Amino acid sequence: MTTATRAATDAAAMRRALGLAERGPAKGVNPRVGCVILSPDGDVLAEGWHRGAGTAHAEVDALAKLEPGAARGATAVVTLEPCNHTGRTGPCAAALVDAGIARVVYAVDDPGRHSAGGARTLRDAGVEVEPGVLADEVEAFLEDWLFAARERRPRVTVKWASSLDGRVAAADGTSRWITGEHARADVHRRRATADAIAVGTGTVLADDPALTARDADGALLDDQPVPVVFGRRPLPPDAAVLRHPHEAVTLPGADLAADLEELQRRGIRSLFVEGGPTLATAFLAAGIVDDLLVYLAPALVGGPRTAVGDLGVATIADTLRLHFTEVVRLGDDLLVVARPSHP
Ligand code: AOF
Ligand code: ZN
Repeated sequence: MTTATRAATDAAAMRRALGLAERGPAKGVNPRVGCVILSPDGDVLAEGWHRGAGTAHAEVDALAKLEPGAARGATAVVTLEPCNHTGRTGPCAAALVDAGIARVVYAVDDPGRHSAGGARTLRDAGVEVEPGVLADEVEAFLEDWLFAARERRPRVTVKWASSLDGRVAAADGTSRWITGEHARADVHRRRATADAIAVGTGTVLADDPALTARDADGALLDDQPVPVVFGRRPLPPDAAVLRHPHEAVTLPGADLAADLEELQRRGIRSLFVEGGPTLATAFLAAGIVDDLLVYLAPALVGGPRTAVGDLGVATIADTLRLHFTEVVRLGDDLLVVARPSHP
């Protein structure tokens, strides 16, 4: 095979491997991974994919479909760097070596703390390794999983709905509803795309939120994020969140970085922080906010009940700088999306 033919064969097989990966579950602890085994002539010998934590990895799934010895001299094309660790399953790098695979083509390095290093093991065993094939496509496909694995925390979106002057409640504590139905529908759509929704215990006690994603008629959407409650105060036994289709996860909230690492270990890749101001302030002060979704109503409330509390900004030069990434009109309201500007 010429170099150009081989590159085209590799790319085509990687596209196929990506298609196989898509058959796996989109949520959970493990990434979606696909694998194609090619003969030295570039014919497809076997295909495999990963079906979720606890089941065979894509490479092992593909190898298992071949007669013993049939993979000798073959090329394995995998969307993710083959793992190097014994977790719920054995290391794929060793399985590929044992099967006599001569060449491994993969797209993206495995950022897993324990699982990384497969490429090196393969090279050390004399296997030819080619990383980076279709890397951009696989990066995009695995975006949330890779983010969580690299940062060891879910991607965090903090949301609030406020008056134009940034107030989230009136003097008597009432807050429903500051924004209109279009804004609320938008919140539910975005909730459904997150793996988990978080509130503080204060919000559970004050608002008793269900933390479900619902359509305009109040019916539950198919995808329900896991409810997460931060704080040490006990939840009332009749709290609506305790009737959520998923069991609520409770975390102390004193060390958000540790709590978020725990969520990442449980397979939560994206977290939607819904309230209240104490929790939003804690996330902002800790510097763990990736996106800020602010629903702004054309109304003024005045007074002290602001969306964000003390951030320790003593002088204007110390303000937390953001940049706007999106502005959307939703009925009478605005949605403004902002992202912290990291220096
Ligand atoms: C691969 N092929 O198909 C997948 C990989 O607990 P385990 O044993 O299932 O290991 C999970 C880790 O293995 C996961 O966090 C990720 O780093 C890697 N996933 N690796 O070689 C696969 N699904
Ligand atoms: Zn593996």
